[in-house]
Amino acid sequence: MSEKLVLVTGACGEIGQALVQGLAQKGGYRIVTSDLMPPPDSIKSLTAEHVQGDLVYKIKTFYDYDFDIIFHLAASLSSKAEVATEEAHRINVEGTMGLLMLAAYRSEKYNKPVKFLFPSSIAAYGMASLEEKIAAGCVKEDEYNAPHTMYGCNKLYCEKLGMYYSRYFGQRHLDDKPPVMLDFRAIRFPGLVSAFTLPSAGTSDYGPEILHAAAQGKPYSCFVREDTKISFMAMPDAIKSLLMITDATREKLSHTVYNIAAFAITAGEFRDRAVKAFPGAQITFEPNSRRQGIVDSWPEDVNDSLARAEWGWKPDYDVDRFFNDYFLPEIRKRYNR
Ligand code: AKB
Repeated sequence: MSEKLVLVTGACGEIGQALVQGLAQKGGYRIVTSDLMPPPDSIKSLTAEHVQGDLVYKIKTFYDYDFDIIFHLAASLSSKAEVATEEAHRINVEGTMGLLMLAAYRSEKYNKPVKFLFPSSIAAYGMASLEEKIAAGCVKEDEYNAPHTMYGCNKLYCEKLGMYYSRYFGQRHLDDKPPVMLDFRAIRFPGLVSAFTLPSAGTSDYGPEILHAAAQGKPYSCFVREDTKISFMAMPDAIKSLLMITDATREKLSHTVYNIAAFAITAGEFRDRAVKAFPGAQITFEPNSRRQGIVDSWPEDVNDSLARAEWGWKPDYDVDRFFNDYFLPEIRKRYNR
């Protein structure tokens, strides 16, 4: 069987590196990557070609490629996007729009739907107050879609753009012979934690930062309150979800956007587990009001029953398995602790 041609944008980021490794391990793909940065050693030998530079200006070069699947991961994350809003809009919205147009064009011209995988985020939600967040508990995809951040607005809007280009673009969907449209699928990711990489510029970063600092014996001052609770997930589960939704047959999917969940814990619980694993770890709490406000607007947890019912989603790592079977063994090897 011939290999599928895949594009991974933002390939040098946390999800990007793990996804390229996951695709290479699965096999059957020729992987083209793109990023502002050159490919790190972790993925260098796995990529057939790397296009380096600003994605918004590079999209035109991709019109020559016959991509079967596009994983569009390049983005400016929530904390950075809040201080550089126009730049975030350019990267997050213009970048996505350009790639969607490319996928829509190729799908119609070559009569073959290009699969377009989009990592959305719990940032697409917006809870009006802490009281509302606590009362809401576990939220469904179509609830509280009122993001407070530039990044969240960008993600929610790009979900809608994806739906538009895959269903209504050109308003020919009711024609006798409607054109072949692109096949858009989005997952709303919680905060992700990898044992191999550290995030930067996001707001859920305090979770992984607490753990990596404790494992290295470095003091860490957490930028949110101890009682701050949102949903988190092990990186291998995030990659598993992307590969699963990519492989799901179109008929199984009644929606374009799906929540996925694994475990929802507080910053205090991250600290407690870090201290238990690495006695003497120095974790303090000095909330930053802006970043605290962002996380307070995100739900405590998300309801992923749609993903479970329609494409068989189930995480491998609950909170105990995350620490005991994934994070701690890997991090002890990495930092020799
Ligand atoms: C961020 O904090 O910006 C991301 C996210 C939750 O989408 N990790």
